[in-house]
Formats: sequence, structure tokens, C-alpha cells
Amino acid sequence: MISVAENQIVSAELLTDKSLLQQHIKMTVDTEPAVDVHTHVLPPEFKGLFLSGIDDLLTYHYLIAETLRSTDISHACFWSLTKAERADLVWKTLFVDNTPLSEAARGIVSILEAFQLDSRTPDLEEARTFFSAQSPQEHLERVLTMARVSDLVMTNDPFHEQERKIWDSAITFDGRFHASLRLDSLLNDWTNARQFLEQQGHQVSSELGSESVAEIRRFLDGWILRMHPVYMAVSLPADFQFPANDQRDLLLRSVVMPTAMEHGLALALMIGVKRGVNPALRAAGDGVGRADVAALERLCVEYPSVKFLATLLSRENQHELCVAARKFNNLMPFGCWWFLNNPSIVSEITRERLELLGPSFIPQHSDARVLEQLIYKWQHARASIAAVLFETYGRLLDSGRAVTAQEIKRDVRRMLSGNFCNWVNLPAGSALSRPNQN
Ligand code: RAT
Ligand code: ZN
Repeated sequence: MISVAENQIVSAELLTDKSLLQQHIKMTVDTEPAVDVHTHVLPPEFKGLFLSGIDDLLTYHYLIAETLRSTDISHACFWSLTKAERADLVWKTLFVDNTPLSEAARGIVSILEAFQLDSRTPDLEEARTFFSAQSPQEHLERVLTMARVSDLVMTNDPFHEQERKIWDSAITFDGRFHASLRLDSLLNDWTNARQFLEQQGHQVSSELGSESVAEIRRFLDGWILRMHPVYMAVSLPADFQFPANDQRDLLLRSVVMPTAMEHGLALALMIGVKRGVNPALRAAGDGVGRADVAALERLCVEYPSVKFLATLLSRENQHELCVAARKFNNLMPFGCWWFLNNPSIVSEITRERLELLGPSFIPQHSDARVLEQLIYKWQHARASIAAVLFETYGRLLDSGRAVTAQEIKRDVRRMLSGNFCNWVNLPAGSALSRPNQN
């Protein structure tokens, strides 16, 4: 077998041997740093919101939904448990009494393996001892190194009481964490958003006249100044329409789009969630619905100067999203979101995107909520991406064009960081030059 150690490959050499090509793609995808464009991970300084360690990992909402399928315990009884008790139950149910076959459960195995912890133990003692002994800063460094994540984008909600207070305390944190300004409360829950804005001293009427619009703009402008977001974002229901005869349409047209244009901020649209399909499951109770891609197309037509990032939750929408992206160069598909983040679907979507868009898309984001999830989400994603790239370069080779190591690196870099950095004007390697800033 031919070895693929980097120094053994002349980067301009054509890779005509398929086994060498495969090894080289794997090495490139595994080692290329990724910018994680959408996460819910916050830095350790966000006290109370920074999630890390085995109890947070096991009480991830993906695993809670799975646990409640394999135990007789009632939802009410589950929620009456403490976090540690919930974690114990998830462990016993999914890892002791059953084999961890699902993607989210396998993720825990990958994380434990990365830290050389046994995933066959009957209880969580060893893992708890290990994680509680870690210093948050050193552990963060280690996790980012293991995941090969150079930068990550947080989800920052100015309507979230606890988070708002943290920002108000003029916090400083690691410059690899970048903010995104989340607008779900404003765009999906206008009644409560209005009340909240009033409490914050902004005079807003439900009719959304010009004074109210100016007040909401003042609110957003203030948060943009404070957070320096790399983009604004909103998750939208499957039945999202644009144009529409509703408050959301009004807010988009009079507040959000002008804000995006004036600040030169991209807008991330995450479409297709059905919130609270089973309220008894709380955060684990959201579902999926097929979205109308035409609504997204109309936004792209009407706002050609705005850059949109888009991820759609339904598998059925993925081909249409690729076609829409072919039509609009202000539309950037990103990630395989939430229920799509499974190897079979990541492979399918990545293949579809490569075939229709070449390297002009962002193949994955982690959506991690707990720090160590970055390890498994990126490890698993990289395996799927590398396999699809091998197929793609292999087919190109069969058609008569071999690629070089340099070209593979260029393409992988573009997909794992370049496309996003260009889209949102994030200087490459920005964290290195901007440590500890907010
Ligand atoms: O993937 C998830 O963890 C979901 O719960 C959501 O947070 C989703 O990613 C979102 O950003 O709305
Ligand atoms: Zn998310």
C-alpha cells in the first residue's frame, strides 16, 4: 500500500492511483481546519450557559427523545429528575440496556473514545471524574484541536434574559467564538417580543408604525454594536411564506432587511421546523415539515444585495435548495441540519450539492450545544464528506482528469472555511489576530 504522509506527496503531482487518491482525500478532509458556521456552544465565560461534560452530553435533547422511546418512564417523571439523574437514566437506557446504534448515541461513544473513556461501563463515575477534573480553558483548547475547528459561530439571542445579562456585563472571551444575532423571538413570537421590547424601554405598538420600526432598529443596531455578529439568523416554520400578509413579513421588510443591507450582514434562514409537535418532550419535541423553497427564491429576487445563508430541515427540500442556489448567487446552502445530520443523509445531500454546485456550498455545521459534541459531529461529518469527495474525484479521474493534492486542498479549504469567510467577510484566521475580544 502506498503511504500518504504529507511530505511524501509532491503537491503538484497528479493523483492517478485511486488508493492514493482516497488516502489523500481522507487526510486532507481530516486535517483541514473547519469554521463551524452554526453552533449553540458558548465560551466558558458565559457562566451557566456554557455546557460541557458527560451530564450535559447525555441530556442533549436528541438523546432524551430516544431514551423516552426505550423506557417506560413517563415524560412528567423524566422532567422531575435532576440533570444527573436524567443523565444516569439516558446512560442506562441507551448504553447499558441497549446498543448505542443511533447517530446521537454513537456520538457519545466517539467522544468517550477520544478521551480514552470506556463506553461499556455500567455507570458514569469514570466519565464524571474525568470531565470534572478538566480546567475549562485547557479543555476548550483540547476539544477545538481534536475537532480541528478553527472558529465557531454561536447562537446569540438578545431576547434571552440570562444571555443578555452576560453581554451587559461587558464580558471578554476567546476570539475564535463569533456571534450570530438570532431573531426568532422577533420574527416568530411578535406578541412576546413586543412586550419584551417595551420592558427594555422601546416604545413599540402592535401596528408597527414608523416610530415602532425605528425603535426596533435602535434595538437591533445596539445589539449589532455590542455583539459584532457575523450574520443575523432565524429559524422559520415549514409553512413560512414570503411575501405574506403577516407581522413577520412587515418586520422582515421594514426592519430586518434594511438592517442587513445597512450593516452589510448576511441573513441565515433555517427553514422547516415545526416547533412543539410534542410539547411533553420540551426542547426535544420539535418536528420537521417540508418548506416552500419559492419563498426563499422570492427573498433572493427582492433583495439581490443581501447574502442569504440557508439550511432546510426536510430531506425532501434538499434538491430544490440546490437548484435555487444555482439560480441565485446570493444564496449559500449550508449544513445538514438536525434530523439530517446522519451519515446516510449527509452523504446523499453532499453528493447532490457537489453534483449541482461544485464546491460552492458549505457542507456542514455542527449545531453542537455541548462543547465536546464538536468532536463527534466533525469526526462523523468529515468521514461522510471524504467518502463523497473520493467518489467525485474518482469519477473525474475516470472521465479523464486527475487532480493534484494542491487542488484537493484548495477545494476542501473552500468548503470547510473559505466559502463562509468570504460570504460574511470574516478574515481567514481572524481569531489569531483578535484574541479575547467581544
Ligand atoms: O439542532 C438543534 O439542536 C435544534 O434544537 C435547534 O437548536 C436548531 O438547530 C436551531 O438552531 O433552531
Ligand atoms: Zn441550531
